[in-house]
Amino acid sequence: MDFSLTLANKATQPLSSYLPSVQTRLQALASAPSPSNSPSVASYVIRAPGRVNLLGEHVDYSGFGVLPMALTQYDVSLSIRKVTPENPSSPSSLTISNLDPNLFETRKYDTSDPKSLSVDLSAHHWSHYFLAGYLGAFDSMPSSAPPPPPSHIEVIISGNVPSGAGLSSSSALVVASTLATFTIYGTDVTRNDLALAAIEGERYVGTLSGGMDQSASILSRANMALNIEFVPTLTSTPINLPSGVVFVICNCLKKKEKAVDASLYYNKRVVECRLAALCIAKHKGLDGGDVKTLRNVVDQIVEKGGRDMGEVIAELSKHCEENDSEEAPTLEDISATLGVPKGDILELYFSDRKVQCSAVLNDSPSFDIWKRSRHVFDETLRVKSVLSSPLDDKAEDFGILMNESHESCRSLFDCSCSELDDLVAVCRDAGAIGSRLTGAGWGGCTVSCVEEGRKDEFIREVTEKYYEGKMGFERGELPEGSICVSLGGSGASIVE
Ligand code: NG1
Ligand code: MG
Repeated sequence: MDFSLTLANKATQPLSSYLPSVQTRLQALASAPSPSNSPSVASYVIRAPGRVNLLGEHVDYSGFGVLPMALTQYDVSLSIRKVTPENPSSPSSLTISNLDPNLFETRKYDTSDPKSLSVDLSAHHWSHYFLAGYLGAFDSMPSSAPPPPPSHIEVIISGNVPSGAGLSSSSALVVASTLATFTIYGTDVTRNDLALAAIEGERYVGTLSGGMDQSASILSRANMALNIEFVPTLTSTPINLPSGVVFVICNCLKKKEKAVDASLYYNKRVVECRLAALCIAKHKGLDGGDVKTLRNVVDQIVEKGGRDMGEVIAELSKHCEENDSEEAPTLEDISATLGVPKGDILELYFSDRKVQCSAVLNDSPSFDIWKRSRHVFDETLRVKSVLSSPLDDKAEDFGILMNESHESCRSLFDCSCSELDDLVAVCRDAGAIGSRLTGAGWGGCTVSCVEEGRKDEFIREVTEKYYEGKMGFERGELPEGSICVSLGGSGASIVE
């Protein structure tokens, strides 16, 4: 399969290939009038799916592989068009609206110099996610390319990925925007390079994201899970799903927006994992100068001793367990371990991410580095065990790994919450072969592996016990998108 997105070779998808509900939204976007009443029609309609992660949680930013799949029914889609303004000398502009104008207000940006656009992190606005993709695309366009012609671009967005639910609504928007920008400027790009541009782009909104979500939204193949690896370069391999089962996604309905309070949750974990890598490197007498991730530590040990990677990871997990006997270290403790003044840590080890990391370093009373890194190592071994033998008739084994993953997210990574724990318990009671939180956690969704023939019964029982029983909803009145069954969907596309 040609997996580049060249417009010339029509790497597009016919409208009929999408689910009927998705088709309706795509058609609405295609026929939506220009926000400035320009007579132009939409040049392109683009769709980027949300994703569910099946295994490998909070390991991407430590450099380890993950196992998500794109969703067939949840996406962020958009239409993009070039318009001719009434006043031809008006500065180039980018207008971002939502298909439902009551949902989000329209924003217009001056794009005379696209490189001078920036995202104001102190004033969070939904259009920033579009800007992030737009900037990511520009950053990765070859510098030899001619500057884009002055133009007026209008974008209309429509998404149905539940936000703050761990299904990557933000990345789906960033991916749609990155692809739209390349497309409208006629710049050719492969799917891999598109993913790299979207990953870099999303950093403009201030999270220290790892790369799983953008890659899953772009590189996934229909009816498959996707193993994404980030080291030494971004690669993706479709993996067969276990046969005879479906994956059911249930929203615990506690919202967790990752960009809000990032320094207490997501970004804190990113910092903890890097501090863990530095401390382990020190303990093991490695060259700390080259260490940014736990993966760097593993790679150095593997290289030095010609060792097996799985063996090294298992050994490091043990090392973390042994060190985890005392209270979580403070920044003072860590600076003593590293032999570096506390005040130098930011500059020395976080210079690539100062803005986001300084708040975490300054405001956190302690850093649970041993628990966090033990989770990352154990979770990585779980992903590796799936990759070492085909999943086809191993739903039971996969279910066990999913359950272990949830337990590790809960107790070691501390990224669950009581709602997610309750829901996971209800899902298992209702017959799930395995059930776990998915995505960043602290709220959002669970994913459960369920025998295909028991799917309806499972949904009925979860509805009764969790949504009606625990959450108090009336029969038939669940919020939209509380439960969905997803097959693996294909990656972002330009609608034909
Ligand atoms: P969500 O669930 O979209 O907040 C986040 C990160 C991923 C990954 C997971 C945890 C972004 C865009 N996404 O996902 O890279 O680290 O958490 O496995 O930051
Ligand atoms: Mg997200």
